[in-house]
Amino acid sequence: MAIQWFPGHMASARKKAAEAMAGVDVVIEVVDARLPEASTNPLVHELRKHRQRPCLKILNKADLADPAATRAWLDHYNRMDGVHAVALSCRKPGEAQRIPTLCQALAPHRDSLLKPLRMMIMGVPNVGKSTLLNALVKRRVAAVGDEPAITKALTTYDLPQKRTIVDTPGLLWPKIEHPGDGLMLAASHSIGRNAFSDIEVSCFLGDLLLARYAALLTARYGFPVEGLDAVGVIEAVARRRGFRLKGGDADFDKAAFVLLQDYRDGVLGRISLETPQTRAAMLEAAAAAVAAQAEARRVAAAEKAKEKAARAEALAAQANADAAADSSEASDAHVAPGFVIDGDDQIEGKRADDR
Ligand SMILES: Nc1nc2c(ncn2[C@@H]2O[C@H](COP(=O)(O)OP(=O)(O)OP(=O)(O)O)[C@@H](O)[C@H]2O)c(=O)[nH]1
Ligand SMILES: [Mg+2]
Repeated sequence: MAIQWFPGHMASARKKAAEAMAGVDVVIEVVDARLPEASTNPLVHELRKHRQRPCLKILNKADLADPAATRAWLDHYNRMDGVHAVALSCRKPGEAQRIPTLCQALAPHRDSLLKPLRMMIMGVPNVGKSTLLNALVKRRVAAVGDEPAITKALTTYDLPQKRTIVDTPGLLWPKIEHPGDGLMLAASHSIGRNAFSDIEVSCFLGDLLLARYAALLTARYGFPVEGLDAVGVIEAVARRRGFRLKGGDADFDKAAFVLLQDYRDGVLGRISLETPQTRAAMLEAAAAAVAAQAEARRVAAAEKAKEKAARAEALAAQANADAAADSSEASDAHVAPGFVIDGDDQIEGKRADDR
């Protein structure tokens, strides 16, 4: 089943962000550079479009992402109309300082003390929104931490030149359409831990790493990965690290969590969970699956209609046969008294007539 997480504080944050949008000139949408599309929230687009606000898209945590994939994503986004995308690492002091200038270029009319620039940071949980805010304010005014939903309320902060910036709680959306997106978000710690199983997400991550970053697994844990699947990788991590249960079996849960945490901390190396090519292939496969389901539904409905028609035809034929039988019985019944000489009645009758 697809992973979903839309706790109550997000529903109210969505409402408040929609209200705040009226007093904002530019939306800074922070996504995770390792999964830029899976961490793009359709609600942000919806709220922004409603007020026609421009968007600066920030692929944050670029220090953790595969540089080739990040370059491909920037090309992909910057070819789109009305989107300006940059990659950065908010952990590196100074990298964020160009953000207000980039936002200013998107709202050139808001460039004076009378009409100062107003920005709002939005994005899914744990992508580094508050870290970016702190870098811009140059003080640790907002709490940050490596878990989802650290920020719980919208807060406005002042910047030089009377500019303002709003930090918002991480927002997801009520239904994550593609199961892979939920798994990528969970692997990257953007989803509350009660909403998914570490083992399922770790197996997803293990398969992805085997397919695209197998050498990083060997480099980190020191075992060859040939012939292994995700479960084999997690078991091998447990063996290598000596994670054992009381009876001596491998502690699979612990090893699954360690694999996840190593990815989250970036100690496996620079990894991107999706590229524009893998995304396009995933969307194509999803569209083909939807089309196949629709076709299966159509065939099943046609089959059902055919069965219904056949049943109706059989019933009609039966009714005709019954009617025919009834009418022949009825005509037999008419004829019988006159013509069937059945024993004494007729003879009796004759006798009576004769009499
Ligand atoms: N490696 C790396 N870590 C980052 C970067 N930016 C933020 N982080 C870390 O990511 C974690 C989440 O950062 P926050 O700023 O709290 O994220 P947020 O988007 O405000 O999260 P919520 O308020 O929960 O929605 C923290 O541990 C940060 O130190 C970055 O560019 N690179
Ligand atoms: Mg925050």
